[in-house]
Formats: sequence, C-alpha cells, structure tokens
Amino acid sequence: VVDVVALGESMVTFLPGRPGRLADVPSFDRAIGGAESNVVCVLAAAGHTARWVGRVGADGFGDHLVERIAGYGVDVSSVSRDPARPTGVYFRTAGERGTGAHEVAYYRAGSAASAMSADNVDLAAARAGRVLHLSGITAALSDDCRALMHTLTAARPGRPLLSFDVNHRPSLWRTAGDPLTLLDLARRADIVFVGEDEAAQAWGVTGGPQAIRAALPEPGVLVVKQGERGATAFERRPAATPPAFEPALHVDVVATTGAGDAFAAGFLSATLRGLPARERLRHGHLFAAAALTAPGDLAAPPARDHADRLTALDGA
Ligand code: KDG
Repeated sequence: VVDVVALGESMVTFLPGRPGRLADVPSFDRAIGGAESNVVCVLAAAGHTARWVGRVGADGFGDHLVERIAGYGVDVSSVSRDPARPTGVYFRTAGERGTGAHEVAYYRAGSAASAMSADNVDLAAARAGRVLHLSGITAALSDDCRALMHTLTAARPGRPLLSFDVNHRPSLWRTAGDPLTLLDLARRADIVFVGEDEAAQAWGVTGGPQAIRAALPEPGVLVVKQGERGATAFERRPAATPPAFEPALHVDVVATTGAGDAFAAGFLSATLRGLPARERLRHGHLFAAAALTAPGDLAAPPARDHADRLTALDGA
C-alpha cells in the first residue's frame, strides 16, 4: 500500500527572473507547482511511497509536469491526459521585502485538471493509500471538481486517512462560489491544515486557534498555522489531549510559495511514523524552512536522521 496519495491540479510555474511588478519582469524560469503534488514530491524525497493523481493536457507542459513529478519518485501512473484541454500554467512575482506581497497570474480556467470528475479520475487509485491528501484549491476549479471533492471526502468503509489543506486562494473563489464549502470539506477530513489568516478570510473566524477549533471540532487532528509564530495541533484522542504548540524556525525567507505544502508533508511524514504531536509539528516547521529558503515551490527536505536529531523532544 502506498503511503500517501494526493489529488489535485499541478501547473507549470514561471518564476520571475528578477524582482518587480508583473508588468515589468522581462523573463521567467520554468518550474513546477501544484499544492498537492508538492506535498507528495516532498514526501517521496523524504523516503515515503507516494502517488499523484491528476489530469494534464496532451501537451509539452503536461509531459514536463509528469516527468518532473515522477523524477521525485512519485507514482504518476494514474495521471490522465486530456486531448482537448491544456495544462494550466501560472506566473508569479518575487515577494516584496518586508511584506512578502507578490502577484500571481493563473492561466488555468478551462484546464485539463479543471475538468476532473468522478468519471475521468481513477478513484480506486486515489483511495489506495494509507493517506489521501486533498486541498481546497480543487474545490474552486469547477463544479465537477467540487463534486469530485465531495465524492472523495464522503464517509465510506475503508476510507484512507483523509488529509485536507484548506489552501484558500481568494482569487480562485471570486468566480467559484462560497469558500464556506471549504469548511464543509474540512469537517469531513481526519487531519486538517488551516492558516489563521485563511480561517479569517474564508470563514470570518477570528480569535486564534481555539476559536478555529470551536468552529471546526470534527477532525481528529486540526493543525492551525500561525505564520512566523508557529503552529498549534489539536487532537481529539486520547481524550482531553491538550493542544500542542511549536514555534516556527527563523529563516531568511526567499519565497513563501510551497512552504505550507512542505509543512503538511513534514507533519504527514511524522504522522506516518507515529511520532507525537509536537514532533510532528517540528517536522512540519523543518520541512517548511527548507521550502522557505528556496526560490521555487519545492526544496529537498533534510535527511531523516538529521531531521530526527533536530526535532527530538528529549531535553526540549
Ligand atoms: O502551495 C503552492 C501552490 O499554491 C502553488 O504551487 C500553486 O497549486 C497552486 C495554486 O493553485 O495556487
């Protein structure tokens, strides 16, 4: 059984050749992105077995994505190709010093992945792992994708552990309906990752981790990401387990994109290894630090024995 399967849209990503506005940057370097495939690429690099289920166009960008993701050791045999729709792409600018603000321009409307549905996605392959990792981005891609998310998150016997990263992307929801859908989807998951900022933007829930937990009591594990401060994990079992908080690492940030995915990968890696909550959070922060200090979405996580030495709780 494969450890983790992730399903979602991946895109060829264009990283700016220099800082500045989208209007001014003259050249871009090709890389790969896609929140869900980022998670499995990092997990595969960290020694887990992983599969990505997605849909790309029958075009060169689709070839590039499939080849690059496979290059991380991820199983791509269930990725389907759409002869009629293109692979999505997106461009972004460098974060402004201080605020990190940057521009993102998606060219993904009508993409091959936006046509994913229960009829053209291999559901058995999606459900064949110990963990199925999904994100709220998919729910914003189309009505079909939203229906697919409801199918995959429905309770059923033998369902894999369902991991859900809320990944609220406000620009996608401008045309996609109500981001409260993300709350419904999160309620059906076993492990949920959500940023404090996302809970405020998408659901109007402010007041910190406890308030978010009160709005989302169902998942067995809820991880609230608090940006540079750290992250808090709430667990329902064993009963009355107090929330665990771990501060984030201080690093010189090169680009924040992909850091949330790396965090999820670190947390899931430690979950698969049966580590306690605080160590799972520490692995999340450590993997995120690697992504934060690289220009693209993806960075190699630290080797497992090194990560274990850095995150062990003994003497903490
Ligand atoms: O988490 C990183 C992703 O946001 C990036 O790779 C692009 O998947 C992406 C999206 O839809 O924003």
